[in-house]
Amino acid sequence: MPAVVVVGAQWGDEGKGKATDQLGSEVDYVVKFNGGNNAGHTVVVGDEKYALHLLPSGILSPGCTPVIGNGVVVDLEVLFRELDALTERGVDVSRLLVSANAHLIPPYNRTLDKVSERFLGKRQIGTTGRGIGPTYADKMARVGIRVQDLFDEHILRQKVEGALVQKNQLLLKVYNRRAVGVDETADELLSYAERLRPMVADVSLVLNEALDAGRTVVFEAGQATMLDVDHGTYPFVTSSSATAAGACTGSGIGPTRIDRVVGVIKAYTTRVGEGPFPTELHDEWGERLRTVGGEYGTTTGRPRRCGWYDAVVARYAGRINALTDLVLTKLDVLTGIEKIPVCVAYDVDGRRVDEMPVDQTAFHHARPVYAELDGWDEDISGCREFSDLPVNAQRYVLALEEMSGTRISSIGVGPDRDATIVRH
Ligand code: 2SA
Ligand code: GDP
Ligand code: MG
Repeated sequence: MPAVVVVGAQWGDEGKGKATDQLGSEVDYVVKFNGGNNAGHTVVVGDEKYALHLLPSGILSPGCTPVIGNGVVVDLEVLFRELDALTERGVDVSRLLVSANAHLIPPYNRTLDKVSERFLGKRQIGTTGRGIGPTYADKMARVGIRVQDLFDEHILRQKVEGALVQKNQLLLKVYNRRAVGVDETADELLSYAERLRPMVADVSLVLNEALDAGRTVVFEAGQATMLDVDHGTYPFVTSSSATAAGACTGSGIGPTRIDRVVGVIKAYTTRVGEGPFPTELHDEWGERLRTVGGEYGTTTGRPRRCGWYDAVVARYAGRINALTDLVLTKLDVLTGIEKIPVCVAYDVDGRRVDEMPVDQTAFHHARPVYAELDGWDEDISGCREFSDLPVNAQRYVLALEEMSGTRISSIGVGPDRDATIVRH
């Protein structure tokens, strides 16, 4: 299984970190291909809990090379803080590779992310405030700063100066902030250059050669299908390609190299930030899922919005990513609920809709059509075989599989590495 893509099938925080970690010790490379330190991936190893942001989960597996692809936006201060924190905990971070083409998040983009959200008021996106959106906007507007620019001081200063012509107008005239100096920005970025230099690589070449040599490469998406800039609930999305296709553009491999696309999906649904969410619960059931599931942002600590499983979203994720299988997570969180509603279709202004509406207004108006499945009371966190699960939990999984249209290959019953049922 040489090239595997792991993507979120909902609005993020499905447990991609654990799912990637679980692919195991045979993985040679784990590649982050989109997003930046807006991500938060939790991996629990024994008594140790790691929250990774900018670093791929592979950093925790000895023998695996973690890779930051060209599609990622890199905040250097965060990168080195995260590396230092892991080193202090005894993790060997020396194998990390960073694409020379990845874009950097300059400090002014953190400021712009936060102030622009404030200015949007009621129309705000609910971003993580990490400078992600402004940095991808710079990339597309061709005023971005890339990793390789750090190694030519003259070019770097020119590029920062060019970017600041626009940024300072915005900061001063629109947002009433102080202008940013070319030297302060360039000097800060340059201060990381020598430490970064040994990690910089031609990631496309490294990965293609690794695949040619039969190595196993896992491409780990940040965020999720419904937050993808093209296929998500625009404008309430992140600014990168969080779907399987992003693995190609974000790392420099071609689509025919990919063998497997794993969609990670929770047994219910959560979302952080603003935007439509048909199965959202505003009552005590939502509160229950949040409390039992520990649904708080791994990066910002924000409470996540919670709701029932949405098979329309699952089918859409199956189509957009051409999923080969689903990893179902957090089944244990549903233990003790007598009847579990799952959304099988939407009612849009009196009309039944079975597929994701292409029209955003229709999606905003979508009301879930629920089927109710019988729940179970038994503690399932110790189950390791499908047949160990109570019969109603087995039926719940099989019903989700049927209505989602993709085989469920594994089931999470707890946060630990081994709290998983693999279906053969
Ligand atoms: P941004 O900062 O520009 O990417 O925000 C745009 C939207 O994308 C959402 N987003 C996320 N959704 C779920 N999880 C994310 N990572 C963290 C986590 C989030 C946290 O693992 O919990 O800690 O709050 C993530 N990152 C971005 C964001 O909520 C906006 O809706
Ligand atoms: P990611 O962004 O998709 O990697 O997910 P996060 O790490 O942000 O959030 C997922 C949370 O669920 C983390 O706290 C995980 O430790 C936890 N988790 C993952 N799988 C399971 C599971 O099967 N059961 C339970 N109870 N928790 C899980
Ligand atoms: Mg997360």
